[in-house]
Amino acid sequence: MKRMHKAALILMLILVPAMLFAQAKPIVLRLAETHPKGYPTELGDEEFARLVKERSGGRIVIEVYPGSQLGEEKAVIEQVQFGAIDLTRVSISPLASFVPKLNAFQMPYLYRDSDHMWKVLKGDIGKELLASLEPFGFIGLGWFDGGARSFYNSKKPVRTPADLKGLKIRVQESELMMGLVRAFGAVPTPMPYGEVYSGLQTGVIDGAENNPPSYFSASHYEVAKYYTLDEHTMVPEIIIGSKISLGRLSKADQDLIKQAAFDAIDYQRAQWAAYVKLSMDKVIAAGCTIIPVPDKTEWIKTVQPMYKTQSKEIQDLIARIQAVK
Ligand code: BDP
Repeated sequence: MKRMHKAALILMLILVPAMLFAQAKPIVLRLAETHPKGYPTELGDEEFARLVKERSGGRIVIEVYPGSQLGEEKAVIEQVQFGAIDLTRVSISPLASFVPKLNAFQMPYLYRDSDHMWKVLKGDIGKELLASLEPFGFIGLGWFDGGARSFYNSKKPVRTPADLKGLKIRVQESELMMGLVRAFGAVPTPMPYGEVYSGLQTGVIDGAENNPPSYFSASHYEVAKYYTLDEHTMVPEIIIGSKISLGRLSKADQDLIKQAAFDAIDYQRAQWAAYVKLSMDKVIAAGCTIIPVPDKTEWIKTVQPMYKTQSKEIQDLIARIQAVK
């Protein structure tokens, strides 16, 4: 009897500290981000991580890996699907190769303005879309602002869609974006973001398209001086988690993470607006030729056929997005 007690006591002395230690060890989740530290999406990631840490009392720690340290977007998305990377913030463009209905959200000239886009993303349609990513291996968490994308090139000022004819334009790894560039009579070249600068510099491509923050932050403006503000697409950014790795957490922790991502949106949007302004100021100061496009009628007309070739599922979603007032 006495010996039994002693054995139990020894066991407890070993187990209790081990259990306490296990409890004290935080759950660490890795988040992959293409952009460098300080870029508005990266700041949004940091805010998301801060909220998760605070609300979980330090039990859940999100480590942000900026600057494509964990790979370029397409490869990162694959790894999130396998559970090798826990979280990422990406553009919905490359994600649409995995989840085709996302294309509905990046159709050219779809949103009337940024307010319209945010009503869609934060409302029922946006929430429904986030929830529908699970069968593809992702948990949709929240949206970030990615502004409007426009063309830039190293050759000439592009003032009308016809001026784009024949130019080799880099696009994200996205069928829809390839179709868009073709609709303008240009030649689409899919390429990872990290290769665009040297592509422009060596002349492998003549141009690319992106929002002002990316045009500036990735220094593309140094090697492609003509920036045409045609604003052909507003492509939302998205935060997704791996169904495999987040699936190991309790339902309560998953909900906490979802809520934190959603609650980081407004902070990110404010950072975005400030950085758009800064980027435009910088590229103008650097001597870039900025070509405003106050009348977009011709641009809008050129891409209309793209709306007819979408699947029924996407066309239905587009109609619902357009109906949001
Ligand atoms: C930027 C997006 C980034 C994309 C990049 C691109 O924020 O996620 O990867 O465009 O064009 O605007 O690849």
